[in-house]
Amino acid sequence: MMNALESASPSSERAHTTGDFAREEVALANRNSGLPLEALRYDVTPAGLHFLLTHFDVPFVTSADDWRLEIGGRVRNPLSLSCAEIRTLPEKTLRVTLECAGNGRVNVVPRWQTQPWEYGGVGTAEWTGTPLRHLLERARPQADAADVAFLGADRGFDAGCEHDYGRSLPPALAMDEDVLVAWAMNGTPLPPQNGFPLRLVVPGWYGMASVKWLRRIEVLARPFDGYQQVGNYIYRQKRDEPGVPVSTMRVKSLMVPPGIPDWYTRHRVVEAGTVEIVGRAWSGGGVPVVRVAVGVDGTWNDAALDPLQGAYAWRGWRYRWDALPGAHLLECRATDANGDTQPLESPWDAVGFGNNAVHRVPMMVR
Ligand SMILES: Nc1nc2c(c(=O)[nH]1)N[C@H]1C(S)=C(S)[C@@H](COP(=O)(O)O)O[C@H]1N2
Ligand SMILES: [Mo]
Repeated sequence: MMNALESASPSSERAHTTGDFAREEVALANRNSGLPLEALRYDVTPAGLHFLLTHFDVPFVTSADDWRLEIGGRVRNPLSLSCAEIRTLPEKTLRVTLECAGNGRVNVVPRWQTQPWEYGGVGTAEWTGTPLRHLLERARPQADAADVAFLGADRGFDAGCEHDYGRSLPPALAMDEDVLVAWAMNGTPLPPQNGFPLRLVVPGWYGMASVKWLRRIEVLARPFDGYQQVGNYIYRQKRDEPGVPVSTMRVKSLMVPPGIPDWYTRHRVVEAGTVEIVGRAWSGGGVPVVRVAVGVDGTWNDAALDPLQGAYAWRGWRYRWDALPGAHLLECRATDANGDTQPLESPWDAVGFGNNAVHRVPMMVR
């Protein structure tokens, strides 16, 4: 099996590169769509405009009726629950911005060949489900519980390693009231591509923690060692160092590119005069954004902030730009309540994780 896989895919021999995108990168970009930046205008992203990141295949699930969520491992009371049983538990709806940890990686040069996100790997949805803790309390983890693993129904290879997509959370975080086992997105059943019929939602964390098509929860007496936990989603300067696990989202902002685009280059043109620039800013771990600055040709001024939308959703901002004819560079830069600010240049990471550099939009004003 490994030989067939290796001949079909360069996945274990990929290298850093610059310049043209490989056919495999373009194919991944077509499968895993990004948020069109004009859709930053919505407080809650309409489901079809929410970004997608699916490592393997979208499981074919046509009805929630036969789905079971198994909870096992180091628990006193193993459970096998239907979606209907889960829906009898206390329900909670949270507005949550999810961003893929790889969002922005095309600006990390040289780039690692994988899903080539530019800016769009982010979206905000209203997720309805039951706090995970209600399930864990019924399963009753044993005293030696050290980690809680979440396994999806999708399976495939990465770097020659075959696995179900899976991630884990430390038990204390798994018991947080805001970690949801969700069955609805924006008030309707989850779309297939976003995890139908059940997914985990871990607010404040990069998207990889929010396991879609959730089928099994395994309480472990040792740290989970699945590929997506220990082989991927690690900040590393070099591919072969231990590194630091990716967890909560870094502070970031994006703007709706003003004016109108050219179809192929996406270069933008706007009429001279007052232009209202709008965008969104967010951070991770429930930390609010407290400032957004807008740069025009290197001169920075504060944007006005919209009210917060709860602890986990992006915050709107707006800025009135007195646009003078000619070429100009627009930038936006957010700061959160911890005092963390977006860097001016893309931070290096071997596979481009956590790139929260300022967003730059070159403009032509006529
Ligand atoms: N089962 C499963 N869950 C998954 C993934 C996956 O490939 N399989 N991708 C993860 C990643 S990397 C991200 S960024 C989010 C994306 O969620 P979305 O596609 O609903 O936007 O799902 C996460 N959950
Ligand atoms: Mo992701």
